[in-house]
Amino acid sequence: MTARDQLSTPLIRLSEYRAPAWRVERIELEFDLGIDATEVFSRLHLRRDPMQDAPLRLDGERLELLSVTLDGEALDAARYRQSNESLEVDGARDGSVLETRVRLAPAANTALEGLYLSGSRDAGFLLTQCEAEGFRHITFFPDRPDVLASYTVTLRADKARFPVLLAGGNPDGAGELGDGRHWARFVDPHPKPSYLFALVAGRLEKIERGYVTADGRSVRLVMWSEANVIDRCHYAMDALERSMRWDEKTYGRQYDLDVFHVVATHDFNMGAMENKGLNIFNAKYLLADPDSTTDDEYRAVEAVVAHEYFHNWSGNRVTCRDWFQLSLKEGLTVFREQQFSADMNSRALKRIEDVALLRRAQFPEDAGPLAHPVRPAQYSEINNFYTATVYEKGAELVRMIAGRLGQEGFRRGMDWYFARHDGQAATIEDFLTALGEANDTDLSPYLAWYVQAGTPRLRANGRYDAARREYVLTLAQHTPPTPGQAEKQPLPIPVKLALFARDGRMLPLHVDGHPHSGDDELVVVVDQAEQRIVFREVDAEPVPSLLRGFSAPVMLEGLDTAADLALLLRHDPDGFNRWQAGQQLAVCAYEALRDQRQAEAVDAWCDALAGLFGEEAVDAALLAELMTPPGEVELAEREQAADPDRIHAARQALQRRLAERIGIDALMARYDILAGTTSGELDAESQARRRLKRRVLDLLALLDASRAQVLAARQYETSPGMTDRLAALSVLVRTDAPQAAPALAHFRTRYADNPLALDKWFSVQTQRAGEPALTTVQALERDPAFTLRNPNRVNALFGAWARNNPSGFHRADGAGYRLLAERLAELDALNPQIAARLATVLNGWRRLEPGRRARAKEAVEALAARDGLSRNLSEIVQSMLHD
Ligand code: B3K
Ligand code: ZN
Repeated sequence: MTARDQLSTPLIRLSEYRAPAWRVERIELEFDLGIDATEVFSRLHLRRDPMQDAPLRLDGERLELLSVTLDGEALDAARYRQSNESLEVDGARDGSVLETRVRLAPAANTALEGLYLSGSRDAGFLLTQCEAEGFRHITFFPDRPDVLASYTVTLRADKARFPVLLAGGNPDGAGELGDGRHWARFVDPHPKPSYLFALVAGRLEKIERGYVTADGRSVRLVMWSEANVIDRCHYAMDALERSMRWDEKTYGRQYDLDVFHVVATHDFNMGAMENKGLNIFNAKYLLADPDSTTDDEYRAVEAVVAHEYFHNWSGNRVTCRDWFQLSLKEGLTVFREQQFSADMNSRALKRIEDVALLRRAQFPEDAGPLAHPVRPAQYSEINNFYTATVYEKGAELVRMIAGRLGQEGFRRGMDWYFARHDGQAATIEDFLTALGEANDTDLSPYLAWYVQAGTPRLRANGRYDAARREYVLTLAQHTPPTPGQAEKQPLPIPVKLALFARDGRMLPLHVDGHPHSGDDELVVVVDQAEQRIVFREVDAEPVPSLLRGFSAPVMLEGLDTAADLALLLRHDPDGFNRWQAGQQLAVCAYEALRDQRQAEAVDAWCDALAGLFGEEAVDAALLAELMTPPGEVELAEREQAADPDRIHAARQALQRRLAERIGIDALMARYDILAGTTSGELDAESQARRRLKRRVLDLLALLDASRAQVLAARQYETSPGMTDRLAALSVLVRTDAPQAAPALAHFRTRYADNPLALDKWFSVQTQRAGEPALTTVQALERDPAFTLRNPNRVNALFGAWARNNPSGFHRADGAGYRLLAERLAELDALNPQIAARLATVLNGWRRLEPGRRARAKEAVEALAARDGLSRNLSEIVQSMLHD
């Protein structure tokens, strides 16, 4: 199979959804596995919808068809029609049995969709990836999520080359075939959609653990990887066990098969995949050891393991009716994973990370040409809709609903949702209805959040009336137009708020008619274009704190006087709200520096942080986050003619001001203390110290680069773990230190056999600011370890450069855009999903300053004009050019 996709590209519309005319009750699959050729025999037990008379039409792309048999009779070519995308068979009826045999070429599959080879021909293994529409690359089938079938899967292969044979479901026999081949069978008792099918075959090692569910089922948990990394699966195994216990305790959800397999691969298009009973993971999110894994990566492993496990209920037991409903499983599962991670780690930090991600990844999506609702109304290529909007904004919507129902109410609603839709393919309406019914509440107003794209702006205004002892807060909402949606409706926006006195105390809130009047924190739902809230018995002008906990995914405007924000940054008892006030204040300060204005905000931000820096009691990890201004991508979002060089310079200047305000002696002293006590341990305290140490070293580098370089070089050499080592390397690279080259050479040699560590070696070098980044990227492309065939490597080089280093990528001469466009075209011929996702880095081209805007547009247009682009990439580039 070649990746180049010449298929027609019709738009699929939600409004045109029809229930399937043909269903498959049961499927028996037999695989004769080989690297160059695999034969797939399938037997479908068909059911026909008596209300529809459509002919039997099965999805199947680029399959070499060997035979077709209907109800025992071999069909000649006149009885069926095969196109590029389907097979139509005459004469089928309700209860018919259709058998097909096809041949696949796994080793030639570079798109990593369907059945493919991971690793080398000699040592690699075979695996599948089906979501969203990969099953049609394996066999003919109604490849849509509302066709739920029971699977019996038999695998046959050469025993020496493929000693391990796995498929989803429970094992149901295995044996020898006599000719050096062997077989294994798996039966999945839970009907499932085809996107959850999976198999794995090859030489793999395992670690194993027994688990007994709360209702007493004994389960084998087995993690598989290539032999040389099997020792790095233990952390993920622990995380899996924690996830399973947590889902039992928090949602009453238990595992439902006798075995749960998890397999690691280095060749994967995304993070991981929740195939029923056989999760497959990008090694990046499964393997971990102190020597090569950073603290952030450890947390990511825990989160992704949990996410995929949680899908067993939110996704697998209750799946999606159609792909428009993707957020039904993804938004919900991200939310569940966020709750889990918050319970396992620091709640405030988790929320900070989630909101930072939303602002960095989802807000730009909502503000650009690729903006789409959490439930899109149409698509050409569904793989392009696994987006931050569907995932992260989707999770925020679930969070709002959960907040609306309260902890008990949400649990009651979820219990009812799972009970009512178990074994079904459901919709977002089903979700809202079930949660609402269980709570005698009408949640239908929240549907508007799912169908309307764009980030609402919430403008706040406050007026204090001393004579009446009243504080009047006006909240007005407005959502800017997005492509195809000019008119926007007001949405129900829950605003969690508090009022502070000037001395930093929280005030009791007296609001007429509010059920919680008198508390010091209230939620007000703004569902009109404009609303007024009157607080009574307020003795002096208060400082409002709005959108606490980030109670809705909106942009807050107004009420941002420096003194007020500084007060919240110093005094808010909630770490997240403190961070949020600090971010707002940092933006004001940054804008002042950028525009070369003198502003109170710069001093206010620096003073407040210098104060916190001196306080022992502040948590080190939170302090590190408080001292980090919004990133360059987020700052660029606020501009209509962004100049990434100018943004970089102003952000650096702001951080330098902070470093100066704290002072080199205080920074040095703190660094020494942190360096003296940091161990390689993974506990929260040690992680927090490393986080702060990294921040302090960065600030030191802004004050005295050569001194910081000496510290970084020593830190690089002496670090017990990857977090400190990589932080040190990053400082050396970004400050163009003389010590950078030897450290990089050392790293390259040390981790020559560890692809995940080597990815970091690529990424860290892409982070040089400004023009030199391009030359570095070009040199790295020539490194023998670079390949366009491995998604992690592509993301480590091009993704890190284009996404995380705006000043390095957006060169004024447009050379960055041209290089990227060139590589996108090459990549598209190999792996359209990865090419399309990488192309979205150009999403914001319209909001660049005019020179860069013109260069970026030329590059996108040149790319769009190429022949034979995949459906994936052409949908992205066409949308980006569309006015
Ligand atoms: N459901 C998969 C993502 C599949 C992406 C297909 N292009 C992983 C996850 O969200 O858990
Ligand atoms: Zn998911």
